[in-house]
Amino acid sequence: MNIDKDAFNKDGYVFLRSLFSREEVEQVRQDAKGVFIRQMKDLGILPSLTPTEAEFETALYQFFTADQAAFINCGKHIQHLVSLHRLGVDERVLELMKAYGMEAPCISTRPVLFFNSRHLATKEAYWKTPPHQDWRSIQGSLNSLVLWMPLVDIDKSLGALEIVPGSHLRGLLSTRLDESFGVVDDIAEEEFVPVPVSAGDGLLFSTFLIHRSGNNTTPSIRWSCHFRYNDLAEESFIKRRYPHTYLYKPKDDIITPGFPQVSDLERTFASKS
Ligand SMILES: O=C(O)CCC(=O)C(=O)O
Repeated sequence: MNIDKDAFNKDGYVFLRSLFSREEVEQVRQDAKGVFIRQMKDLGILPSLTPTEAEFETALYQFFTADQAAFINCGKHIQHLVSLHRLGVDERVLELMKAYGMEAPCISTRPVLFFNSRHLATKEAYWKTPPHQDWRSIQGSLNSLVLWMPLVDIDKSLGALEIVPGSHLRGLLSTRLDESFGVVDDIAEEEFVPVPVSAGDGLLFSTFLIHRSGNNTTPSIRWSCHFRYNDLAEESFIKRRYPHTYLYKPKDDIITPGFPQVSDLERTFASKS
């Protein structure tokens, strides 16, 4: 692994060619597709569990309009895929965190899996994030890091991530959260630099680096995953008593009234000879 800490300190990011193999990241995408596919098959939107990519995308747009609640549930479940979580704790990633200055890397927020398309979102922030700094939402260690990884090749037309090199040194410019993003106003258009990437590449950046989604002008889905880490050994984080901003809690209500019946459990736990 080629480590360039000077470039990182100056620019606030480093580009990592082929951090993972294409196959490794494609597995995550296939697992995510599988979540939607099972539901779409059950709902009769897809005739089989093995659609082509084009059939999958067409069906997904149909699913989004046909049953938005189920679609959102799938969107939530893909955030919990074992393959996704595995990427974030892979030895290569932990080595990277240490190489870029973390003494005791710790997961800051759960991984995020994006599948961006304007046709799969009810508002713009759900497919195109505004200029923001991640530190505003996590408020972790000063050296906290984001690892952003594409699961497909992403060029400018598919909405390559846009960053403002060196902006980590401007300090915390974000004063408010909008849809959980610590938005930053008044950055000139010409400051944003798109970063085209291939599946398996990584972009490692400071949580103070200003970035935003590019504009996906294609009919295709832009798949990416993002991981955030704090350093438990960083002095200011220790002194601030390890604040943690995220909430994670269950809904109060019973989602499926009358379910389960004892018979459902008897069937589930019946011995099969
Ligand atoms: O993938 C993107 O377009 C932006 C994601 C992002 O900025 C984030 O998750 O904080």
